[in-house]
Amino acid sequence: MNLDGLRPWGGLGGGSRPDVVVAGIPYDGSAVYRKGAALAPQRIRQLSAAMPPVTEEGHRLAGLQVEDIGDLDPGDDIEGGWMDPMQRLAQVSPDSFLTVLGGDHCTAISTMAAQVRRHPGLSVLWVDAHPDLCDFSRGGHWTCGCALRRAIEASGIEPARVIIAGGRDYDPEELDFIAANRMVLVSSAEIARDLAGAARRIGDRLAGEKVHVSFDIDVLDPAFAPGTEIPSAAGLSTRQALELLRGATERSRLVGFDVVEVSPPFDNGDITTLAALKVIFEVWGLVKSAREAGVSELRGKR
Ligand SMILES: [Mn+2]
Repeated sequence: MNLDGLRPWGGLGGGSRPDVVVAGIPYDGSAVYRKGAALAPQRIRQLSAAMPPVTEEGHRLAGLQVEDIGDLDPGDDIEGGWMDPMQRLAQVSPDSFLTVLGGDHCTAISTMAAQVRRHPGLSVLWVDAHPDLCDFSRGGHWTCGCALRRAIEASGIEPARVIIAGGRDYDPEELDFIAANRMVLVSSAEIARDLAGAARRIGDRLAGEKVHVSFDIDVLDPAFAPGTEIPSAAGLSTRQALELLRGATERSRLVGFDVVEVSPPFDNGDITTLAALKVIFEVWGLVKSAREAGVSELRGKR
């Protein structure tokens, strides 16, 4: 892809008081099926230069200051290494919207723990074909099937403050955990049947809350995102995912987003990386609109 003359992040980089802080966690040591997600931060950054600084509905992102602090290293295994990236992310000003590029989904252990420190009382929208709630999966306690279970423990968040959207592949143990902890699970099937209703159901839970979105690219159907560790059939279209995110979070305050499990070696013409970038830029558009609305609300009160 010829990116001559183009700057990363649609040219939004720079500025001393960033609205958005980007970091990568190039780790895929918890991937049990196919590794490759460690290469995602680099590929996502490269192709970010191809993104226009305008949302799909024509909202200009110019003026949104994006600072990329580079990659954070959890070492060879996330069990021993999640604290280091977490501590760096926790230092990011709570005024900045955090955007983290995984890595496999266990990178969200660092991300979620940092977000709970930056934003006490946080809620999480876990958008994923899999709940990742196993205590033990595929030979370990720190494999990607355990990502959310470990992230809940590491962050100390109440399980009921996590909503899972887009689920369609489960281990029985995960359904037991969801029921025991009164978690909300909105399946891909429910979203496909009634997208607006599903978004409303999630939005009712998230209304008035600070929300971090952890977005596993495998929530998308493999037709839209083939480059991932373990493709799961019967998923969302990118279109459905964007509409769901918009509807589910419109009454809450977005404070962070991480996109995980993009695997460039298994991608096809970079469509998975570009899908991840589309979602990132649309989420930034939501953040910018909310900030502008907040500013005019403040002006109105004066
Ligand atoms: Mn996952």
